[in-house]
Amino acid sequence: MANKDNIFATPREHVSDFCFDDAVAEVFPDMINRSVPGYQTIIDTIGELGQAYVTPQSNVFDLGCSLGAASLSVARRCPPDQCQIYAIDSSEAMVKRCQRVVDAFNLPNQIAVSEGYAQSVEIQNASMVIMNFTLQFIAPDERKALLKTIYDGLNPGGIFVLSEKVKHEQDSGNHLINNLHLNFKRNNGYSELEISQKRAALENVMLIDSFSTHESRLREIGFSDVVMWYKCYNFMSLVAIK
Ligand code: GEK
Repeated sequence: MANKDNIFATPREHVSDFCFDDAVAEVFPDMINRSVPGYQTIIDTIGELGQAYVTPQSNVFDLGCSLGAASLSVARRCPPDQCQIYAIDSSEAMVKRCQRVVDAFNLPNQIAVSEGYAQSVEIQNASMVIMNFTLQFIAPDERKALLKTIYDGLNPGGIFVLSEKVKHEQDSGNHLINNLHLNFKRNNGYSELEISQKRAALENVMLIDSFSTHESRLREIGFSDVVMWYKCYNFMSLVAIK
């Protein structure tokens, strides 16, 4: 069973910025499943998209892979030896654990795990690039250049899967979806203290855009279509097709 996330359960005098350290990596599966509605559906669908769009002898990049859930889903769903998967994360704690997870399975497609920043990855011969809840942690002024690198490294017909927490453009609707998400966390056993301390920790670290900002930026870069295939409360996942 996954270790339980109680990182923010005790009162803190000062809540410092959230970081993906050992403590977070240790409880990550529990944290993400109790915080992101539909996380497992998104992971399963990423595998299904891989099966449909990954082409023979191409590369797949999973930027901000954490423990490798999206990479594993693609590796398992694609025909054997179809692709080379690169799983990259900037957190040493995540990468160490991700490597252990990958080593534990005899996978039909290879996953190369490495520590690094998404912004520095050389993307080439890619039929699929995944950013599953990672772009929101990257500085807003670095996002467009990174997305352009992804676009340039994708083969024609290749896909970019982007999952993000999003804000609604109008305050009334934003309030509504935030409250639904708050209740989702309460229903998953998080206390008011845990919710408010985590919110404070993420305030300067996770900067979210609206869906229309994501869509127009991706279209400006050159993607021929942008499809939001999943939305629940303030979480969405889209596919941008080159
Ligand atoms: C999943 N995708 O389970 N470059 C690379 N990694 C980064 C960067 C960066 N610049 N900034 C943050 N990260 C995963 C879940 S979690 C989402 C992704 C969440 C990494 C960071 O270390 C963390 O592992 C991941 O992005 C975000 O499908 O916790 O909400």
